[in-house]
Amino acid sequence: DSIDTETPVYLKSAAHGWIPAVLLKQVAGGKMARVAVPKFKHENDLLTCGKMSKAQLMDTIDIPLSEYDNNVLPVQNVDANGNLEDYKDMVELPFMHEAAILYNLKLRHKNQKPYTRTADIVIAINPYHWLNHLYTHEKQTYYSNRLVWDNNEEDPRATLEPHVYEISALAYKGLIREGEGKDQSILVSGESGAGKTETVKICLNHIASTQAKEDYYYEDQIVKRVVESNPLLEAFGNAKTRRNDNSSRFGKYLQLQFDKSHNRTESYGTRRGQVPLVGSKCDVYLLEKNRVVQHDDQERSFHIFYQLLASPDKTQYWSELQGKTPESYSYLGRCTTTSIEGVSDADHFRHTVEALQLVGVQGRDLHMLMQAICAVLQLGNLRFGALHGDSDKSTVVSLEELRVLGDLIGIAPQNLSMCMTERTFTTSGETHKVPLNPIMAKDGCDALAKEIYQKVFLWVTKKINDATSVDETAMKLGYIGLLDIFGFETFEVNRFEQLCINYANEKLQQKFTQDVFTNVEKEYIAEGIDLAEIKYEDNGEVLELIEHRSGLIALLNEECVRPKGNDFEYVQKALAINKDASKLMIHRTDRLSFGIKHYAGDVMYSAEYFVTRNLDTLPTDLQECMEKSSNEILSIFQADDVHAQKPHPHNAPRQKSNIVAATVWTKYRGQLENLMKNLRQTESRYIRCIKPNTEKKELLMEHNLVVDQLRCAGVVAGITIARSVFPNRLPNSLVLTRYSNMCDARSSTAGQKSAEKCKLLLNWLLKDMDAVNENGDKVKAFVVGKTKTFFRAGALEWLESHRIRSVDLQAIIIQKVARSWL
Ligand code: AOV
Ligand code: MG
Repeated sequence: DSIDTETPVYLKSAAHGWIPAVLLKQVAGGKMARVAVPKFKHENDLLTCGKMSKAQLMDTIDIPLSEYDNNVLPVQNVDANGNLEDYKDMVELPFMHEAAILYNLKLRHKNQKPYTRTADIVIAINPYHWLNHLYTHEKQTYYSNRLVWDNNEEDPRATLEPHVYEISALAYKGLIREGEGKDQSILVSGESGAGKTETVKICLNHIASTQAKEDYYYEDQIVKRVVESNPLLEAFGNAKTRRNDNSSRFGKYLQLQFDKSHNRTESYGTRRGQVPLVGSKCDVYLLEKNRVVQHDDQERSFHIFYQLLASPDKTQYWSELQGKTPESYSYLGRCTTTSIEGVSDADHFRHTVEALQLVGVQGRDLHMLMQAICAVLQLGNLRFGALHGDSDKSTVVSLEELRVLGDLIGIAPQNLSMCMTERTFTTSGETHKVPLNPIMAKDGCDALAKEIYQKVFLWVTKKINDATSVDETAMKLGYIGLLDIFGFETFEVNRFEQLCINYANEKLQQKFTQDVFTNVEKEYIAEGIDLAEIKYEDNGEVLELIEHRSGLIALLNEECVRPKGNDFEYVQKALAINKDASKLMIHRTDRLSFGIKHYAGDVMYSAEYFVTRNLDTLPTDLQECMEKSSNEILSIFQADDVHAQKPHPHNAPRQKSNIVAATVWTKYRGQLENLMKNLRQTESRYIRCIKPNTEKKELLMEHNLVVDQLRCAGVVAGITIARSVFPNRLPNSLVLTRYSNMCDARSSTAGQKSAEKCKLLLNWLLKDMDAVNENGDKVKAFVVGKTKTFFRAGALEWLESHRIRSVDLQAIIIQKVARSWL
């Protein structure tokens, strides 16, 4: 009932120009080709949907083979033998649109080539299957040798298969470049499960391998600590979600530190110019702490809980763990999913403990850490009921659980119970105690559990940083930063967290667009081409809407300060004040919603809980109670900054400016600004990870899913900027080999430079293709640069279709396709 659109083509239509269609089969004894035309006209919808139902089909048309060439263009490219051809670098695609990008990626994905380049960006399709041959020590060395150490080639990438190793190698090379070495960053993005975290690890291992004193770099304790800190952070910050069994629930910027004052000499057994990796420091963003108290069915809480409970010697940390399983704890056991296929939590726990030891967490510290984790679990088992039948007041009804918790954290049960069931208020110098009802008491208890877990996570991060980072003032440091941050998100219901995440993505997208533009600029200058024409649109308006003086952040902060601030008022004000912002959308019926036209698509946000989530304050009673804990992780309410030495002054009076300074958004925005400032000082490289399907299967590619991600990653937009004036480019040498035999005027070019030859050849071939620009001036269809030729829209397409025609390829293709349909 549906047809496969495996062979998409363009069909020439008198009314609409080239329209998308699908080549079906040969008919009439091979004299005709049957092409299916869809009802809708948007090429990308058809060409990327993968399947088309009969209902979507408008008609089928039979075209005589003799007229085929003039009327049908392939979407994919074919080589001289009629085989589908893939492009390592998509800038060279002769037909430039989403469908061409998609089919190119698809073809490579099918052939187990997960990496594809578009100019300087590497696109990585998650293979969902470990391709061992891609990550061998030989491969690592080969990419380093070609890209870092061999200075003879202009750009070795022309003859290298795309790989993320080229990104890591070039970053390293950029760092050590003599005289002008600059800090570097590798920005990895993509949606959940796309492979960001794995990609960062692959790059990190590659960079670590440049430290090779032959094979035993891993013996080097510093390098080992840096590499091992990754899985350690994963134990505390990752969890199984529906989309990814090992999903990072936080953003991470890992900065590798290199000692630039110390160029290891060759006699040291290493290369000249090599700079040693001496440490790393890690910034973390927005841990999804809500997961501690709540997670969806088929998902889990953070790995560490299950690891600890699966350990055979767990009772050494807390005797009460005897016989306990995830089911014993309401935070973990409520759902059916407690284990992950193919993963042994007990093995992982051993690994986690080893890694903790490596960063100096052992003995008393290790006990303290594990007990803080137990405290979180135990908090979930506290139950509250009405006090003496009064439902406005509450009491802890699970007294045994309370006693055990008190024991664990060293606070008397009565004190614990008091601070959980009452709240202290101070008005005009007098303090009052107000009882909490059971629901409020439980909420407070959950908030405490989340807060403690966040402390645990930041404590571990700080320990890692203390153990791995070196003092910036002690030596001249160079950095390579690796960014693994949540990609753009849009769900059925989008909340405060999604807004934070998407805001970060807008920031990064702005940088991406600017970088693409700058690179194009550089390329044009290097090729000796005039720049005047490049125009591009960036996402400044969206950022403005979010961050300007009366933008969405400022207004939410204001609402949080107002005594009776609430979500509804916030939305009304935000909509009224920003009503003229073109990127803001108003929900027709739901007055608690508003929408933003993000670069990656429109998103509706539900502002329910915005005020609470943004304030995110732990009641003072609970805070003060925890300060008395015998467990230091609980008692020291340290600053969120994981590099800070001093504890945060938490007792500051609640003034307006203090509240604003302490909101989630203010802190997060500060972190992001820091990150951006930091990134601006580096030379950035981009890896865009793509998830090919939602089933975590190898070799399967779902078209729409991939196209959506290409749009979100700005890949298409990026290429569009890069190609806005000259959509296509080819190396001059390739122009000559491909198109020389379409022209008779060859003999006179002998002995000339290839740029000159190209000019002559194309002047002749494209003589009728010159266009007229906005100002009515006649412009040439191509410009020949020093090493590359740049083509205006349509010029390369024209050349390609005539080249294909001239070697009579179409007949071969049709036969091939027809055969596969039999
Ligand atoms: P993510 O970091 O992008 O998601 P991961 O890096 O955790 O995604 O990758 C998800 C899973 O895909 C991994 O656990 C592997 O099974 C597989 N995978 C990823 N990259 C490769 C590769 N190069 N080769 C083989 N398998 C791979 V999230 O953290 O959820 O946004 O929040
Ligand atoms: Mg991840």
